[in-house]
Amino acid sequence: MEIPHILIEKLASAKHVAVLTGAGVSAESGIKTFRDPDGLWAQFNPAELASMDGFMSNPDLVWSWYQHRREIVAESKPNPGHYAIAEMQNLFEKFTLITQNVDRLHQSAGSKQVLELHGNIIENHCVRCKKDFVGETTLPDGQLPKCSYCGGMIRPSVVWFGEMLPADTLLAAENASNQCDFFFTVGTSGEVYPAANLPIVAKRHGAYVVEVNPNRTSISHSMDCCLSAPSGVALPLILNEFKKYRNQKS
Ligand code: BV8
Ligand code: ZN
Repeated sequence: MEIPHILIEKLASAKHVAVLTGAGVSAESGIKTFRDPDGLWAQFNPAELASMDGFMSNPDLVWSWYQHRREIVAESKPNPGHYAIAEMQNLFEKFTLITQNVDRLHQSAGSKQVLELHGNIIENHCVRCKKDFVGETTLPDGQLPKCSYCGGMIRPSVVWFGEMLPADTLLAAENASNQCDFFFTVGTSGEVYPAANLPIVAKRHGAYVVEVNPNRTSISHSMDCCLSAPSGVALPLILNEFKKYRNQKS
């Protein structure tokens, strides 16, 4: 696939690069996306599973859905797309990685200061006293663990529909989108707010916005460049072209 020269020139002159990722960046690691035809939601209704109401009305179903996803994440490895993003973080004056993903594959690939808008699937906390529980919840599948302090139900530390995103994380993501001069949106359908606003905010503030996604999305029409390719292919290519361009210039 061909990387447009203008994209590399814009990247080479960028002072602050921001990247927003969604489930698509982990697809090549074997983790299903949410809204692709064979995705996680295919057999479930998100409101049923990824919401407090859903959890309170069917805690065992929601808990075992997250346990099932945790097992898949535990066996997954970062793919070349994650590694390319991790390598980018030291190539620019300022670099911000914002993710909607809860699988922590960016961190496993070496990315630092990852802004996790939707929490993470590794940690849990008590619904009642908010005590954190990490790793103490490997109970036989289907059994909902209870808090050893107050007896409350333990839930995954992800952000569910209808829940506020962590305020300081969202603020940092919005600031980066306002201030960056180059914005990648990678592997997201752009369906979930307020994350879906970020590429639009970047565009509105004059950033050069690139979408990496094999499919068109609801925000493709407003991008400066759409690379219709898997992120595990496109991102390493962009990185190589960028390094070649920079070596020629130096
Ligand atoms: C909130 C839980 C305040 C964790 C998830 C306007 C403003 C504010 C809020 C709203 C609003 N309108 C509606 C809302 C409410 C709601 C919302 O956005 N609803 C949508 C459905 C309309 N937002 C919220 O509730 C948020 N909270 O705003 O609080 C508030 C409170 C009350 C009332 C109003 C406001 C909370 C949102 C977080 C929800 N939690 N999950 C978990 O279980 O994981 S959302 C879920 O979707 C995941 O977190 C996921 O990260 C997220 C986004 O999905 P994507 O990552 O984009 O994945 P998807 O499958 O959709 O797309 C994958 C893409 O990858 C595809 O395009 C595909 O083509 C591409 N792809 C495939 N393979 C590859 C690839 N790309 C590259 N390479 C490949 N190889
Ligand atoms: Zn408790």
